[in-house]
Amino acid sequence: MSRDANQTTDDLRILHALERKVLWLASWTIHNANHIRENVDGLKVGGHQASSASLATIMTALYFKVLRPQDRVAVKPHASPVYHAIQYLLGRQTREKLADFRAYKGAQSYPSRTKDTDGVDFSTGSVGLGVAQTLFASLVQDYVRAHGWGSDRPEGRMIALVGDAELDEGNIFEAMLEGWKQGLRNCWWIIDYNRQSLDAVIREGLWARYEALFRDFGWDVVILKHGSLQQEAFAEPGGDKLRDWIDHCPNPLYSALVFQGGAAWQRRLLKDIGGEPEVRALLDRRSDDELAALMTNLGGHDLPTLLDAFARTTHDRPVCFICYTIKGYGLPFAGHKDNHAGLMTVKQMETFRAAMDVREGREWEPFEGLAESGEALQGFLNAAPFATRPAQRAQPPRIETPAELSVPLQPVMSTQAGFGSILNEIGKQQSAFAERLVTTSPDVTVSTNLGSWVNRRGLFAQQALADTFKDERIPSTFEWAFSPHGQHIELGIAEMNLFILLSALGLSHEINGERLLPIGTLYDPFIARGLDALNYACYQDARFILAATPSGLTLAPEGGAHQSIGTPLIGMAQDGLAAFEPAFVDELAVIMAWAFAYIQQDGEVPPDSDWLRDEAGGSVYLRLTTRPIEQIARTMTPELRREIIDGGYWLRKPGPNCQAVIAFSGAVAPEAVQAVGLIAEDRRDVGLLAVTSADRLNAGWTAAQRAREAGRAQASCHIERLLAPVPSHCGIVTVLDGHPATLAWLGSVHGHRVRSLGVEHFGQTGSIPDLYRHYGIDTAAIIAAAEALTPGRPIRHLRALG
Ligand SMILES: Cc1ncc(C[n+]2csc(CCOP(=O)(O)OP(=O)(O)O)c2C)c(N)n1
Ligand SMILES: [Mg+2]
Repeated sequence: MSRDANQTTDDLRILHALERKVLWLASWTIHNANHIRENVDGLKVGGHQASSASLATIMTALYFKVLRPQDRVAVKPHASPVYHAIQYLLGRQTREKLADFRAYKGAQSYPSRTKDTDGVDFSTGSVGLGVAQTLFASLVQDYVRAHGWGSDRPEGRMIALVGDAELDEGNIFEAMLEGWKQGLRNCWWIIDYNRQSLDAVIREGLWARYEALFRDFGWDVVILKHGSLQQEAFAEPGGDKLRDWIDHCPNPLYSALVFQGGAAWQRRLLKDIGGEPEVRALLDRRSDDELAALMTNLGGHDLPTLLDAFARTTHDRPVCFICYTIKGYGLPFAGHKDNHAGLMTVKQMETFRAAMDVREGREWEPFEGLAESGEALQGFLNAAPFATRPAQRAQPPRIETPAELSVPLQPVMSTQAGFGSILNEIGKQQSAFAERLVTTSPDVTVSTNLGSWVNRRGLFAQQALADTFKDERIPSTFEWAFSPHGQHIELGIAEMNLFILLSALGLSHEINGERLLPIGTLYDPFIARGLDALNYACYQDARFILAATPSGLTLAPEGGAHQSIGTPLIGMAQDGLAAFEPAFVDELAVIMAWAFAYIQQDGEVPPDSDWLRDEAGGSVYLRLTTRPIEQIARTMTPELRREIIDGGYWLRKPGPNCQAVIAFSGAVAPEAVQAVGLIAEDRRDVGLLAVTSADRLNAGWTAAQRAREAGRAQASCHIERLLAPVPSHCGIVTVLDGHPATLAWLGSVHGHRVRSLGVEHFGQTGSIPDLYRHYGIDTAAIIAAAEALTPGRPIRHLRALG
């Protein structure tokens, strides 16, 4: 044998041993969490031993041999124990965290970038999202390199380990179409084709649909159906009949036979094809156990087949590997259709332990029960290409951002126009800040006012593409030319794609070691369309700015169906996302300047922090509108700037005998201002509170209360300080073009009575005044609410307005 062949045989022997160990450790981790920890703290969890086992071979091949340090992987959620076991063997996961799997601060049930400590590249959990994340991560890698950054580092492959039922998620196909448009490269999707979902065995012949689909989108498809044992058996006399039988066996029957084992295989194969003497002889040459090993030797459980397929893929085109596997491979419930949450019983685990040669008390020993020497195994692990990846993620320096953003103010303008104008001004600059900014939009670039920015900075594409209208000298407001230097990524209309792309752009500093400042735009109501992906991006701690515009009823003339009501509440509730709804453009400029710094923060939050965790940073959501309103001519003081960021300020300070306060957010500013003017004629010392961020006001209040409860008596927050001078008999009317609950809590801060105005129903078309009247957020409604809430004579202007 040549030296290379010897080496391959040695490697294979060791990899087989590691595959066995990975299967043991993953199964033991889950068993330990259920049967051992359970007695301690009642932590009863799902099994998922079967789902993990399905990927044990593929992940062994990848992590110990195939992956290079620059490759990044999204691991199917239920393969988490396999992932952690592998990192444990590589010395990147602790035994304590494995023993605490799924427990407080232990290894996470689904791989988590933020909560796990063993280098998870992409979180997974909500199926389909991690898969698409790898595609967009690959596009972002290309974006970064096309802009001349990071070219000293080798290109990585973005790899997803995908459950076959996961492929039912539509967002995966939306992503594939976008990938085709954008010239996707360096992306591998490895499908764990175990033909089982959570509930049952999946539909027959899906692989053929996948194959056609992937090829249509420009992917290579590699099907790994039969392992090397099967290939050898097919070469024996009668082997072709066996292959034919396997190829035509329905999925449920195959699964059932896998579960039943060797004797059942013998019976069934003898009955179906044993009449042929050659087949009979082929079967007779094998014991029941050997036959079971042969029949479960599918491509996805066969190291030589996997290694060969991965090694052959040296090009950079996207590849889909369809790997036939068995859910629960190597475990007693392999193939059973109900095995999804299956968990080995204590007795089954004892049998499994004996089969794995693991002695009691030595369950966590890395090399226990393996025939290879510890030295050889450790040497192999140390030499794995992946093992040279630094344990720490890249932390590129922050990009310096301006303390103030200039914006030419018009006397009357909308926050959306202001947003476009601010970006246009940035677009004129030659600075690292302007260069690192990247915008993206799902076919609403022009209608969300990114047009002038795009005119200045161009659209991004790997290959330059001129603007035909310009070349033909047809006048047009917008230049639509693509180049590798462009700074806007135009997406098709798929909001899921927008959020997953933002997730990828917003992790570039850690994935590519190159920081980007991403801004995405969409119509506010369509946040709901991509909400799970937005949540996913935040969960991964991706950093971006989201400009959602138009919003609320202000979109009404275009169609009642487009009105957003609940988004302010989403903004408050979404972890990792600071939500703002400015009314005036100078406020927006302040918020955006702050946001560019905030999305780069990653500091520790001091333990005694009673405020907003600003040190830790996060993403930012701007709820904007197309409604032009009168701007305020004023000087932006440092104090006002601070208050705008903290969430609110007095536009008109309440006097000492204040009877009514109007608190408003966003587009309803003109109604609130007018109402206060009119109410002031019949009520004393009326106050007008501009709320720029209900989210941050509320978060500060919650934090302050918690801090006081923890004994820090001096803790206070912005809204407490703002409302402190308001007499207790005073009523507060809150109003916004969104759900009234957004501001309804203001009364609880100091116990004021509150009437919350907002929008609870939607669907009416009309002008903004029509709709504000219809839904009760116009001036008259504000005055009526103030009148009902406060003692005194009727407010005279109420009738005049009607
Ligand atoms: C968006 C979403 N819906 C539902 C679930 C619940 N769920 C978890 S795994 C699973 C089935 C996965 O099947 P498959 O992808 O084939 O993986 P396998 O269990 O076969 O390994 C489901 C429905 C989820 N995690 N995410
Ligand atoms: Mg499956």
